Amino acid sequence: MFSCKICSGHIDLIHDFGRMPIANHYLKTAQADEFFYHLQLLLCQKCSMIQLGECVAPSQMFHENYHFISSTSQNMSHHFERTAFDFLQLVQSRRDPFIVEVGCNDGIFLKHVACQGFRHLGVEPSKNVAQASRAKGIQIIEDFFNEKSALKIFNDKGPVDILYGANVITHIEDLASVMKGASALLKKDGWFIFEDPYFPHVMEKGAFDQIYDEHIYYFSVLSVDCVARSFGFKLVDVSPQPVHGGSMRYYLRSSQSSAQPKAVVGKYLQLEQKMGLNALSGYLKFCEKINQNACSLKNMLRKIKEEKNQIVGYGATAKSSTLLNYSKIGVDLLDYITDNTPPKIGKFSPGQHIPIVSHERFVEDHPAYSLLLAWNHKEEIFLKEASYRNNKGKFITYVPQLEIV
Ligand code: DWN
Ligand code: SAH
Ligand code: ZN
Repeated sequence: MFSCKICSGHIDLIHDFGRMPIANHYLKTAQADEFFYHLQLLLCQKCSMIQLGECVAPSQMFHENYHFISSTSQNMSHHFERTAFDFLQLVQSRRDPFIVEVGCNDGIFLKHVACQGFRHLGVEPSKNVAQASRAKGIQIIEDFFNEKSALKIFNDKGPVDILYGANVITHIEDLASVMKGASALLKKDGWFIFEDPYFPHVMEKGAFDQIYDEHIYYFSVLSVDCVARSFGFKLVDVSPQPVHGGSMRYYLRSSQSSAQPKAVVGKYLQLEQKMGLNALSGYLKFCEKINQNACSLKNMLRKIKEEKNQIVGYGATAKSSTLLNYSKIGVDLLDYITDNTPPKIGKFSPGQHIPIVSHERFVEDHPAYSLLLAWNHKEEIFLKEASYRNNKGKFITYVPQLEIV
């Protein structure tokens, strides 16, 4: 039995996905053994935090061979360039501001801070991507962000103006330690800013593939507001971001700061309360969608295959691990998955062991159908694949709805 990881409150099951492999664990051979855990999505009705039950140890997910590399998307590179510009404006009038990023990966954001000579630090436990950041002239500590590493940064380098984390705060089970670390590290008038997929959007889109081992928490404004209050912060602003299918950026400041929450925070809190996100009944529709979406996609793939068409996957995403393993879509339906990440190529997908191949192979093959597993990068991929689509190549998308385009 689990209790809430944040407030120890009673917890209810939203959906059980069964046994799952580690989403970013690509195998060297199709026969290799792998680790499975039990993927269950739970809700705490007391603090509204949606969370996983069993969690994989961080060292099994984030290590010297982490397979997700941020700069594989040009759209995301632009997103983080704009973000750096906005954050530097927030602190430009301060004397020698210091910006720390949690989970900086290959430096997709921090390179824009470093190249302008600002004091900065990336905290990144996965050695391969930490190394890629260093190669771009970024200051890095190879460590997990928590209260202990935050205190060390504070003692070695002093207080921080902006602490930022994109697609990482949801990845850290010990959120209390993150909040205490942030509190110890930040200046009194500092900012703790983070962004993650916004769970109400995940539900709206029926994007259940966003649920996997790395995503331990599924934030809403309600749940982040509650966490902020519990750890001496206040949520003063929120800003929707058009990435990863709909993210939310949260701006936290010390509860002692004079900053007042913007009206938009109250607007979202009201909206989410109306949606019933603090009660299990608010999730029933989403649960129905999970099985409907999984079934209708599999039926469509079966039909296309029965008509003797080749189907491949496009984008070996972490998300696709949940989709393919939950729906049991394997090599009988997808010949391979094409991806532009060098370390993924030549390996096999977790659980279903589908081969991962290069983009060159995809271009050579010109398969009749491609299942868009990287649906969050649809615009970028459709631009890149204009010639494939103009030459009878078809994409199957399943989020936000199932269609052939
Ligand atoms: O939160 C997380 C996000 C930021 O990244 C992590 N937990 C893990 C990871 O999740 P993901 O793998 O679902 O992220 P993406 O950004 O949807 O992955 C896209 C994949 O598609 C990458 O492997 C790169 C690949 N890709 C491609 O082959 N051609 C992407 C683009 C844009 C392309 O043109
Ligand atoms: N911020 C990037 C990367 C997101 S993937 C982007 O948005 O594209 C998550 C990253 O966080 C990985 O690089 C992983 O190694 C790192 N990470 C995981 N747990 C962490 C922790 N406790 N502290 C710091 N980084 C962490
Ligand atoms: Zn709780």
